[in-house]
Amino acid sequence: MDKKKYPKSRLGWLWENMSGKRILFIAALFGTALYNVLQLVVPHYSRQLINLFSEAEKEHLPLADKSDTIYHLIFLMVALTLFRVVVVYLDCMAYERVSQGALFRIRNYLYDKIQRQDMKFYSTYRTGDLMTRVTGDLDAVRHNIAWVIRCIVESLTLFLSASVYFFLINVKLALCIVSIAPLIFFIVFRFRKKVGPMHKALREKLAGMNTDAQENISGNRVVKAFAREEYEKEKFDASNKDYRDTNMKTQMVWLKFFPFVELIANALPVILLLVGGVFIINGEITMGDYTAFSLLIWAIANPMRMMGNIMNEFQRFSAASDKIMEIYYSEPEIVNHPDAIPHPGRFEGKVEFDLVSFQYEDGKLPVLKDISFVAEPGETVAIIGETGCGKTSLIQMIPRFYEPNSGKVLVDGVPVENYNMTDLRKNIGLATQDVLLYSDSIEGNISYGATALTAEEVEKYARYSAASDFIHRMPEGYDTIVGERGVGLSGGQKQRISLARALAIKPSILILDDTTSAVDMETEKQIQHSLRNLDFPCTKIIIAQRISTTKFADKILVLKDGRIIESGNHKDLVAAGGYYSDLVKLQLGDSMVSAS
Ligand code: DUT
Ligand code: MG
Repeated sequence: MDKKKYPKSRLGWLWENMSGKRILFIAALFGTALYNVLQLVVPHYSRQLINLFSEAEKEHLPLADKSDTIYHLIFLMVALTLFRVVVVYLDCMAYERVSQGALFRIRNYLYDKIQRQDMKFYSTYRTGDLMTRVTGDLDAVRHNIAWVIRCIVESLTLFLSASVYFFLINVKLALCIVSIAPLIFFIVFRFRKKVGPMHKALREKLAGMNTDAQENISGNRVVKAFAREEYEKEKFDASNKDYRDTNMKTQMVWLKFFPFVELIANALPVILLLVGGVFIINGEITMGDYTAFSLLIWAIANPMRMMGNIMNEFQRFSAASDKIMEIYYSEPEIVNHPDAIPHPGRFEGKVEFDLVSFQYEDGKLPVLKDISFVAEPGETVAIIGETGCGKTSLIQMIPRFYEPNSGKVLVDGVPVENYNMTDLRKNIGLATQDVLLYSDSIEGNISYGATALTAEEVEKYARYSAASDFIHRMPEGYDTIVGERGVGLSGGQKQRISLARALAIKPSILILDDTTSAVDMETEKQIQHSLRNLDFPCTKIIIAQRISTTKFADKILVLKDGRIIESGNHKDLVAAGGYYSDLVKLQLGDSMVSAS
């Protein structure tokens, strides 16, 4: 398995995220050690009591003479046992607090990290996989703090304190019992090597299954349209089955080692019975000593039994934490430059491309080649060109979603990478090609980028985007809740709300990516009219397929295979008789060309 280098080890990373609760965590670890050492109480006092009884019997003394000591011992036994219960209770609470605290911190940090990623991140990671990381994987991390680490301390303390106690009573008998331990370590070490990769595979399969489910649910309309429910069900069944089988296989690994561990753990009482019995007969140990051994033998056997389980859970934690740390320590490539210029106010709105070439990192061919043009403040620049020619890629460089491989994109004469990214983006109103609305009210969606908007302003921008009529016709008007991704609205209605959302921030630069493709001609005309009469200055960059949209632009860029092949206004381009004029003929008919 490839090992990625992170700034911290897994446990170091956990420690970092326990910030503020570290002292509590250390106290909790001490608490665990304490209540496990306190397991010696009952065997120890039982031993003393029995020794007392035997002595009294041997010396033929009445037990009543020793009643004070007996009561004293019993009182101590009860008091310490009660104290132990209190420690266990507080300890559980402490672990819960620490683990929930760390979980909260990591979850927030991850969400923040994911939010700040660039476009490349979102095209690399699938939603289902990311969701697995912030849910199941995080839970494995919490489980590690609240259970696994605690179990390790518990097992170690139990084993060590029982061993030390045994050695204090009788070295030979203690040696007979404890010398078995290395065998267990050997077995568990072998187990770890086998089960580690299984947990990694298990985790991948879970993420795959979640991704399938997520894609299927969000794409359910396509599934229904093609009547592929059966196929999707089978696909999910297959990955579900695969996940179950891998889970079974992982459990089976332990089953292979389990008989050996059980054999050894069960051999302990037998050894005690044999060797201890002989020692009692020889007078090497007292009856009380033997009782203490037999009351405590589980403290040696149980940690051995637990080791497999602990190792299993620790491997699960390792696989999960690797996945989380990958996101935790990932850095977006497009970030603010250290000497980025803050620009809190409005931009003039001049947009300039200077010999920009671009290729997607995973793409085979260059998408844009030597693109140069200028959009002066307040101008409207239309971009037209056949599908896949690079229009969307081009406009994505203005808000720095992607960066050119060569050349420069400038706003107000300054390269975009020199601005503080938030300042730059706050000045750009973007209506993307595939509209994404939030499951919120229409008003909430329109005022997404400008939260302080009044109801009148929301209405105004809806009017600008020719959306107010249909919104008014809805029973709850602006309070109508639209479903996830805008379910419940038509394509054209969604586009108009997304346009209103882009306008609502009063951008210095407005970018519309095919935003009126789904609205009828009449409505489009209205929208264009309002765009020409906005009550704030704004440079508009409009991607369009219709001549009716491009016609009024100050400048039209015709893009073909990533190059600008024609540029100029409508009249010039029609006169030039190139690609654009062919398009005009195609869309408006020959007769209209001269008239337009
Ligand atoms: N491309 C990629 N990776 C992406 C997006 C696009 O390789 O993440 C490729 C596909 C296409 C080229 O880049 O060959 C240009 O894509 P773009 O989306 O810029 O094309 P468009 O002009 O906006 O096409 P459409 O009119 O269909 O929106
Ligand atoms: Mg596009």
